[in-house]
Amino acid sequence: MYATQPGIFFQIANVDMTVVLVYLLQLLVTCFPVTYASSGKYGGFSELHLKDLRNRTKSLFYHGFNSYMAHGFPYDEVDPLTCEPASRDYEDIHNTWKNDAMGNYSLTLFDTLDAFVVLGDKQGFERNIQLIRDTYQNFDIDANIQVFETTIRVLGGLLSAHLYASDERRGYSIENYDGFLLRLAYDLGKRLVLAFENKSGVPYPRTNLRYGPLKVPKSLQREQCTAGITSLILEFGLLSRLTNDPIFELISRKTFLNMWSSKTVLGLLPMTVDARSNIFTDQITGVGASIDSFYEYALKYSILFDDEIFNDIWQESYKALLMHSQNSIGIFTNIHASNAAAAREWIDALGAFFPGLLVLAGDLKNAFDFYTVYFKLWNTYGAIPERWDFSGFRWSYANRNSKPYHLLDSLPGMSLEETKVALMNDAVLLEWYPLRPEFVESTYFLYRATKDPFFLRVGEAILQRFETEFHAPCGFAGIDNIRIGTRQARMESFVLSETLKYLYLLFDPENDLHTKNGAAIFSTEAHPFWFDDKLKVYNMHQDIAIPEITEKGVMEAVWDKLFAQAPPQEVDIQFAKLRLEKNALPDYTPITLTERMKEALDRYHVKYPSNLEPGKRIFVNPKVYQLLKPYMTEKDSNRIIQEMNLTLDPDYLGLSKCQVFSRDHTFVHSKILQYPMFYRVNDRYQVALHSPPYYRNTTNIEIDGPFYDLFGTNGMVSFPTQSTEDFDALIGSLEGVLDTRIYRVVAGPNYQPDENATVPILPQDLYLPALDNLRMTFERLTPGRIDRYGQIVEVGQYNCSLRLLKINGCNLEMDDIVWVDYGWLRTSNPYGNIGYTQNGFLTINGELVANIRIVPD
Ligand code: DMJ
Repeated sequence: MYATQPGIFFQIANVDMTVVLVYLLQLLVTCFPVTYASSGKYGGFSELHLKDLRNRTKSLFYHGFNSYMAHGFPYDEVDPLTCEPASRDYEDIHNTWKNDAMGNYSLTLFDTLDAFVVLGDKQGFERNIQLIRDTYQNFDIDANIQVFETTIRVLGGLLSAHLYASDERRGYSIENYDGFLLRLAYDLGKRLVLAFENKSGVPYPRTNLRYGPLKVPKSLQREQCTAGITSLILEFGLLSRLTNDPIFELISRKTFLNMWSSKTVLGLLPMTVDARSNIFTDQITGVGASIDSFYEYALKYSILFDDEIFNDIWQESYKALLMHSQNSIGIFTNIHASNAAAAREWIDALGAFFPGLLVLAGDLKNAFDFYTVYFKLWNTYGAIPERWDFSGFRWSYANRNSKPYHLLDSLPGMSLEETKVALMNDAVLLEWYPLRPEFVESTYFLYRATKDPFFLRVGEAILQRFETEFHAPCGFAGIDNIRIGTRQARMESFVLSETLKYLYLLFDPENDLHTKNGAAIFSTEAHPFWFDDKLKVYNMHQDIAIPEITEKGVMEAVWDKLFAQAPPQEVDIQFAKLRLEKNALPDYTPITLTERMKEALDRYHVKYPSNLEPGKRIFVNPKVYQLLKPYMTEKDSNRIIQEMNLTLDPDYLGLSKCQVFSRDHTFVHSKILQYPMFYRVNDRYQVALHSPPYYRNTTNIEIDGPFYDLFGTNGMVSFPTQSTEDFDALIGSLEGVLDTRIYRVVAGPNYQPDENATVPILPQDLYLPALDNLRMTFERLTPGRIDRYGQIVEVGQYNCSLRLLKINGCNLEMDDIVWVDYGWLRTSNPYGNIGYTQNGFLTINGELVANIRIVPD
């Protein structure tokens, strides 16, 4: 039973199509130069409309870039409000907000090189490359910069531009190109990689491009983060493979794997690290700032270089997030990495990239659920706050009021208006929006996967903000304080290199990047990367055996062969030392030892420490890993399941599969508008979703005029507000949940549905050989209340009082049943509180669970 959202949604949903058409025609004549018209080809928007959106985005890009070139270049940025060039803060070396990325190296130019390719502007691309050739021979610059920022923005920009300049298959190769962009990248890479010369084993967060990391004040070298340590592997990997110099990839990869090996028993990595001691400084983790690109690069490295170990890391780390961090709305919340306790109840602007990453991983459902939260933020603020507190409740409201919040409530002693402002102030924890790309990025990825016109409409709304509020005399100015709407006097390089690039790509279905021959992986700074054996390797390393050097001089000779310029000596000597000291180590992979694996180790005479017991987490080299792989999943089976021609798939979360968005509509409309969970965020977090006064008069994007009239043709549907209670429960130990065996039931080749089956197991159900080490969310089925799926709970045949909603990271669909093996129940029940009824229902603490059943063994 679906209920329609009350009020305006319901009325609009029932508008007669002829009225819509007349309305559209009127609009056509009055205000819109280009209006909506449906076309199946491009997810609903007409070609004309998309072209208009593209042109408008393009002209925004050129406005930003040309302003930079006219007023900013050769400095790093341009101040969008005053048109003054913007560069490092020379007076305050601790001003990392500026100095981390602005290295006095024309940052904006390097970061935007490949954007010209994306826009199809070959001339512009060549012109800027020539400008770089004329201006930069190396990065011999006395500037302390952050290694991560310079890697993703400058090194990444150079590598992508080099790929386009050199690879004839992509249509942007430059005649007589001699690889100078890669040489520049190599020069920069050699300076950046010195940050790894840190006894603690993690790279220094910052380095001096001319003198190396020791020239940076110690106070700036302490605080490191998981993303900063691990997210160099894509750029460094590509640099190594294109130059035939392995050191960059070896060191960054080894560091990544070491970092991963220090995860907690729950499979989670904390995100703040002391670079001096390589110790986590607190245990909080999440998916936003400080850890975001750890997840991103695990997955992207595995795709770019077809690396199974990194794919395993992605899957294991994501599985841990699904189990412990994802809440019932779909937010990946901040938690304690060691005990999974809920930590801070905020999400940040950087975390908005995560839905896009989930699309790349093939998990559309969780991608969209998380995306809706960021979408509501955009509706509310016309921006994404740097940090948004979704608990808002605790502060102004709950401190003064003990009853649950309702939209028209006002706080004691305050008017309704004052209440809204107070709640808004509480929710916006960090108040700036520097035009970050992450929300646009996820909008783009979701559109690519679904072709739902809703995402184009979101993009259009963002574009409109850029054309109006964000537009500045010399580029674009973000928001300094969302609460009052003041402007920020800065245009970071990612505005052009990422935000507008993703926006343009959203509107450009035919872009080369969307064709088979143009496929690429976007770096975390949106630089397109690809790698295959047809790419020319430039042999920067030139097969020169690493000289056994202890003194100055030998590397200089090597350097001379590569560069016409005199070598920046200090860097080079250190580089050689690094090469000697940090020689290659094999990749170690973490595994949890089982009895079967231990037996295998004995059988193959592999030596191991005497205190090694099953259940322990150990790190094994690739050889041992391969040897143990067949023993990693225990083989389970069940007679009844087999007899029904069903099989068991251990990948119950579907992490190795790609979800496909079904487009089963005959007339183009937005399916998203019919997704009943879309509106849950409004219900659940209404206390934290108040617009600032200056942004009150805007209409929510999804019901904004002509778009809704055309694409909401099937009406909006929403579940009514859930009034049952959810609670979390644990059977066994949290430490064990990562390794619990759970299976997805799958139809075998001879499967025939049997409606009269005595045990009604269906494909898609879950099967558990043992009921142990499970993290679960239950719903209490109180009669008369509205349940998770919008239905009124009735007193049923069996009078079940609980329903399982989530088990070890897996959200159950309404009809899914979890089957538990009777053999286990019969022989073991270590906690004594689990039972079953004659009808085959499971009971926990005497309460009947509606969707956990017993399957005979
Ligand atoms: C970008 O430089 C990159 O996307 C990075 O990974 C994190 N954030 C900024 C933009 O917000």
